[in-house]
Amino acid sequence: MFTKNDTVKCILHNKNWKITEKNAQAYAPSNIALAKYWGKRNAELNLPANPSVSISLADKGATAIINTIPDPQDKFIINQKNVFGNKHSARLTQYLDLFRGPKPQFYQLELQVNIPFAAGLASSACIFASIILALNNLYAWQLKTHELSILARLGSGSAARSIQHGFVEWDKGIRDDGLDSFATLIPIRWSEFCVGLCIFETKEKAVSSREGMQHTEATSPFYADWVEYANQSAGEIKSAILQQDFLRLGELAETNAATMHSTMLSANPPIRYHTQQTLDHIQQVKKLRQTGLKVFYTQDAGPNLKLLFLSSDMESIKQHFSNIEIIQPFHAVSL
Ligand code: 2P0
Repeated sequence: MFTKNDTVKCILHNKNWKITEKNAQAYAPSNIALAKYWGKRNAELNLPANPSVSISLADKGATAIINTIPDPQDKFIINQKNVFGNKHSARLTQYLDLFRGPKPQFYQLELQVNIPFAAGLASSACIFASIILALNNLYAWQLKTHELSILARLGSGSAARSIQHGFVEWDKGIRDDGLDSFATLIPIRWSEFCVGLCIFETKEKAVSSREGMQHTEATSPFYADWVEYANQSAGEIKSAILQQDFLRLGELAETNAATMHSTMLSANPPIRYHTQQTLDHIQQVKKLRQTGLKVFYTQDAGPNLKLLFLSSDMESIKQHFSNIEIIQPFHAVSL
């Protein structure tokens, strides 16, 4: 059985641990999956049971600022608050344990995150991606994009996709050591493509994605069907992106999300991330579509919805969803 430490050793075996920057920092965008990851072929290494496809959220994400410190333990500051002795700090410590080097080295890690935590907005994705990018800068490792993606995956599966901007696909890989499971860029720039964040709840979710996946794998009679479907769906979604076929992409992404949530609902006991507000918003999206507006939704491990539409419909979308936050993934970044 391969461990996270084995992965780190493989990738960093010829790198040194000399600090080249006093105050290394890096930014990583969050990402929204259009073809979802829900289930693992290896829980230790966060190796997914199926490939997934996402869109990165440009300037919505996390900045990590990392320093080495002489103290015998790490120090965490998240959005200006010291964080210690809770599950967030424990998870960050566990991740940094992989990167202590021979000394061993402890860190002060400051995270500036501009999306709500744990409300199904992939905060773990941008956090772990930003940390590995910052460590790469701190030690001037000059890792390749796929190596960064593999190391980000050890923190959180979806972080593998947050190393890059734009449309990204994360291959499930087939190797036991996971060295073939990383994310790559889908080579397309679709400047009209928009994502709208419909955030009506910012509370932390009751069931983490990690627990939810495990529970679904262990108890849903439809889990194997989901994996088979998800493998095929990711390929179809990628091809709709490459063809810039918005209607097909929207339909496929919506069905993918609904199928993932149906699979969770079939777990025992069921996992239910939607609230009445989620259902009301879904209803509204479907009604608007009947009137001719080209809008689709996707939903992650939380009640909030993400809307998919093209920039030509931005004004109508703003009228119908007053609190929406609109992201144009290809506008803020040069790809
Ligand atoms: C996704 N989600 O593809 C799916 C859809 C949530 C619903 O990836 O256990 O936080 O750290 O690998 O990455 C959230 O799962 O789980 C997620 P771990 P992660 O975006």
